[in-house]
Amino acid sequence: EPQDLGEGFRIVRLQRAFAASLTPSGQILIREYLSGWKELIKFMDSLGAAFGLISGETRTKIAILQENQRGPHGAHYRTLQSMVRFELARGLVGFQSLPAGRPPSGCRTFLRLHRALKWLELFLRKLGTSPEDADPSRMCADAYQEALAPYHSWWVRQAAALAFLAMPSRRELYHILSAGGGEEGKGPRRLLDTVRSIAHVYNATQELYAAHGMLALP
Ligand code: 1PW
Repeated sequence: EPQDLGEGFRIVRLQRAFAASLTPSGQILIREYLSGWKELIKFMDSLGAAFGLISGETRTKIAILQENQRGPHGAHYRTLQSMVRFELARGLVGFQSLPAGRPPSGCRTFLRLHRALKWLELFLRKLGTSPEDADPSRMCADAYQEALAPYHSWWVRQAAALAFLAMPSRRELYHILSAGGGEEGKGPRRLLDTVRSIAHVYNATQELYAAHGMLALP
């Protein structure tokens, strides 16, 4: 949203975007989902330069989906359900490796964000439920091991490990997570609300992808 440009990260915006991305009837709205990711990029950018690779890669994935939304078939890229239906019907999903030169499908691109969202869910849950003296860098690495490392190459895993070492202190993290005024002291509760919103949209996506055998798109 234009009015969000230049503003710092606010967890309440992250929570609202992911909450809004899942409709009462279970539709997943791609625009709202991506606006949650854009807010998350602001968070990553505030973690320092070491997270540049991670946020850059995320930007690339968002851009691919937005190009689809702005393209000639944009109407099909409004919800996850309609995107899946459209790409399945047109043979665009890419269940096997796509021929060189063919653009990555919306389904395989979204799947990358979907897997990464699990990382965020686990990390924020750990952050919101762990004891005072727990090390965020360790929690971030543990969440990564659990949710994302199995899908990444050795090189990407090394780069990710380096970024986690540069993770700010718990105090600083809570400061970032409670930015925006009126949030001080509400940190853990807001965190866990956010975790809940993320988990809902994650689970709905997971079900849809599982139903279509799309959890392992190359
Ligand atoms: C502080 C917590 C932040 C959690 C946000 C999670 C963002 C995850 C992005 C990880 C990116 C690592 C570097 C790139 C890896 C790509 O190879 C990989 N992309 C993702 C998003 O996992 C797979 O995409 P590809 O190579 O199959 O196009």
